[in-house]
Amino acid sequence: MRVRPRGTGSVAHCTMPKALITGITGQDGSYLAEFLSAKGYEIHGLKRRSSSFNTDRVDHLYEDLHKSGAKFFLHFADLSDASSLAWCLADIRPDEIYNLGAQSHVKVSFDIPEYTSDVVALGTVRLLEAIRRIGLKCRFYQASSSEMFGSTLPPQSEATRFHPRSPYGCAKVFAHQIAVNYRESYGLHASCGILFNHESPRRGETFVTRKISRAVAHIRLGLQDQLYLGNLEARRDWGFAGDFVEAMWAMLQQDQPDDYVIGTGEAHSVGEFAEAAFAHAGLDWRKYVKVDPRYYRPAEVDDLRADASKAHRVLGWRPRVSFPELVRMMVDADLAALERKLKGGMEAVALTKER
Ligand code: NAP
Ligand code: G4F
Repeated sequence: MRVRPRGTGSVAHCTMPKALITGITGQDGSYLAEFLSAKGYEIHGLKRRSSSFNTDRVDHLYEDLHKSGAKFFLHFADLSDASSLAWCLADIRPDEIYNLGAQSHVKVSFDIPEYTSDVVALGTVRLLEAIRRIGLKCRFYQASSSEMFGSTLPPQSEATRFHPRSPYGCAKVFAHQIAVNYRESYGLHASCGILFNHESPRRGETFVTRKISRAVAHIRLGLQDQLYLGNLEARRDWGFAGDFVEAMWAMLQQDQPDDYVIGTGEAHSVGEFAEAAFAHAGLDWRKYVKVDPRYYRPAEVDDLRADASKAHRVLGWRPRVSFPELVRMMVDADLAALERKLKGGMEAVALTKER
C-alpha cells in the first residue's frame, strides 16, 4: 500500500499514535484494532452498555495486549449520546478517529428507521460536532457504504450517483455528506471509505453470507435440515473484512482527505454464494435452500460491483482474499467452531455422567 509520510498540517507523532474506534466490538472494529495494534497504536474503543457480553470479537486482543503491556482501552459511550462522545474525545484526544459504529443491518433498518437514522446519521454529526467544538486536531474516517448507491447500475465508483433503497442507506448518505461538509467547511481531515460488502468468520450471524456458512456447518453435522433465505438473485461484491480495514487506515495517512470506493470488482449472486458454500462441505445446495418471502425487503438493492480504480491508483490498495477463498474460510471456521462446541458439549455430558 502507498502511504506517504505525513507532511505539513498533519498530526505530529512523537509518541505512540492514538486511535479511537467507534464500533470496535463489531466485525470491522475488531480487525481494525488488530491491524492498528500491530502498527503500535494506542487503541481506544467505544462500547455500548449491554445486558450480555458484547466484546467477544476483541477479547483476545484485550488479553494479548494486556500481557504485552500495550495500550488497549474500552470506554462506555453511545452514538445516540452526545455528551458521552464529547467526554471521551476530550479525555482521550485521539490522533485518528474511525467512525464504524452503526445499526448496520439493512433489513432491520426498515423496522427501526428512526433509531437507525439516529445512530447512523445523527451519531456522525454528534461525533463531528464534538471534534469541532473541542478543537481537536485529528483525522476522521467515516464508514460509508455501497448501500448508498442503491439502484444505480454497476460498476459503481466515487462519481456514481447515490440512490439509497433503505432507511440505513439514506442515513449513510447523510453521514457521508455531513463528513464531506465538515471537511469543506472547517478543513477537517475527514475521509469516507465507500466500502462494498465485506465478510469474515466474525461477520454478524444474520447477514446472508454468515447465515449461509453457519447453516452449512449445522447441516453438515446433522443439526439442521433446511436453510430459509430471501432474494437469491441479488448480487454483491463480497470481499474479506481483514483486507478492507487496511484501506481505512491508508486513507488517513494521505496528506489530503478524500473519498474512496473499496471493493473487489467482482460480483456474485446470493445463490452463487450458497452453491459454493454448500459445495465446499460436499453438499448440493438445491436440496437444502428454500425461499421464504419473510426475508424479502420492501425495496431491494439488486446489483453492486465496485470500481475501486482510484483506491488502486492513489492508495495502492488491492484485496488479497478471493471469493472462493472467502467462502472456504467462512465455512471452515463455522465447521470448526461447531465441532469444538459439540465436543465441549460431549465432554460436559461425560463429566456429568461421571459424578
Ligand atoms: P457490525 O459488525 O454490525 O458492527 C457495528 C458496531 O457498531 C458494533 O460494535 C456495535 O456495537 C456498534 N453500535 C451499534 N449501535 C451503536 C450505538 N448506538 N452506539 C455506539 N456503537 C454502536 O458492522 P461492521 O460490519 O463491522 O461494519 C462497520 C461499519 O461499516 C458500520 O458503520 C457499517 O454500517 C459499515 N459498513 C459495513 C459494510 C460491511 O459489509 N460489513 C459495508 C459498508 C459499510 P454492539 O457490538 O454492541 O452491537
Ligand atoms: O448480507 P446482507 O444482509 O447485506 P446487505 O443488505 O448488502 O448490507 C451489508 O452490506 C452493506 C454494503 O453494501 C453494508 F453497508 C451493510 O451494513 C451490511 O453490512 O444482504 C445481502 C443480500 C441482500 O440483497 C438480501 O436481500 O442478500 C439478500 N438475502 C437473501 N436472503 C438475505 C437473505 N439477506 C439476509 N440478511 N438474510 C437472508 O436470509
